[in-house]
Amino acid sequence: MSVAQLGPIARAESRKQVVSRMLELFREAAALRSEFVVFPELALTTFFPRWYITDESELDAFYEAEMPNSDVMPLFEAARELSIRFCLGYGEIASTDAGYQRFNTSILVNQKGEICGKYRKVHLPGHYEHEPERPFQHLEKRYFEVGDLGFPVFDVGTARIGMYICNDRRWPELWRSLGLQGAEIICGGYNTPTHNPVVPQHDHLASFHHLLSMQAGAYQNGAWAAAAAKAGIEEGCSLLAHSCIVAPTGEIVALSSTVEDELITATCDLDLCRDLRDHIFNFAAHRQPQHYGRITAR
Ligand code: ING
Repeated sequence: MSVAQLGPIARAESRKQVVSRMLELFREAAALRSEFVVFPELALTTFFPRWYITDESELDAFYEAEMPNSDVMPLFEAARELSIRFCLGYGEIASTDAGYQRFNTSILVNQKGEICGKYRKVHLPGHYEHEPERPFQHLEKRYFEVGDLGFPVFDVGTARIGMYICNDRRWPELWRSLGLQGAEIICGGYNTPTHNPVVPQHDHLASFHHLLSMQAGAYQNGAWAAAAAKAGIEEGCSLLAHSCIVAPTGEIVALSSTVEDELITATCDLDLCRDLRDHIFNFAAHRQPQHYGRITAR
């Protein structure tokens, strides 16, 4: 499995330019005979929730109304040519029973270039109203609906894969919901500013909190975990790198070392999951759900 970290994406950068950067990483993964590539959250554009955008058409330009579409089709074709699955994060405009809705979405695409799984981000951080006193906004609560697909796990034949998006990784409920469905790989991407205006005293812990969340989630659910950063100084905002692959034991087996486009790869033996799931985290033998009701109560 490979994680394709992306460096900064400028506001003016076209999807075609971004996709060509992603194809470079895709080909690098194929040369390493990797079978699965994880791309970041909102991988096709700059992280636009950092701005207060009032013009609806300007905002819509950061979303995909169709998936696939002509801009991303080269990725789907490469999946077929190179026989590689991938996970891709993007802003989705969906027509649902409630009309047009915007989601922070991630899809799984198989080696035939078909979409075989979709997840919509449930844990939306930040705020809804414009807060001009902030050095930058974090308007995910304004720009996205709460995901309406739950926490699904997809059987892709060789593996059972669940997805998260960014802030989701900090919530144990997501990990356990996927673990209870037998997820063997839990993957996703993130755009994590290294400065959090409301608790700046935690800024120096940005990487620690990210890795802590990934390692705990992987270990406590006996799953391989992958995290793809959008990294570097993007439109003046410093984004955390440290893309990683974590084994079911919680050990970090691959970690990015730049803040640019970078591929990290690890050989992931899915049988290792059993060492955790049959013993220390044998849910059937050890969990006591009759005591957990408070977790789902409002
Ligand atoms: N980003 C951040 C994340 O959860 C955040 C939000 C920023 C949380 C800084 C904590 C500190 O990684 C997204 N996009 O969820």
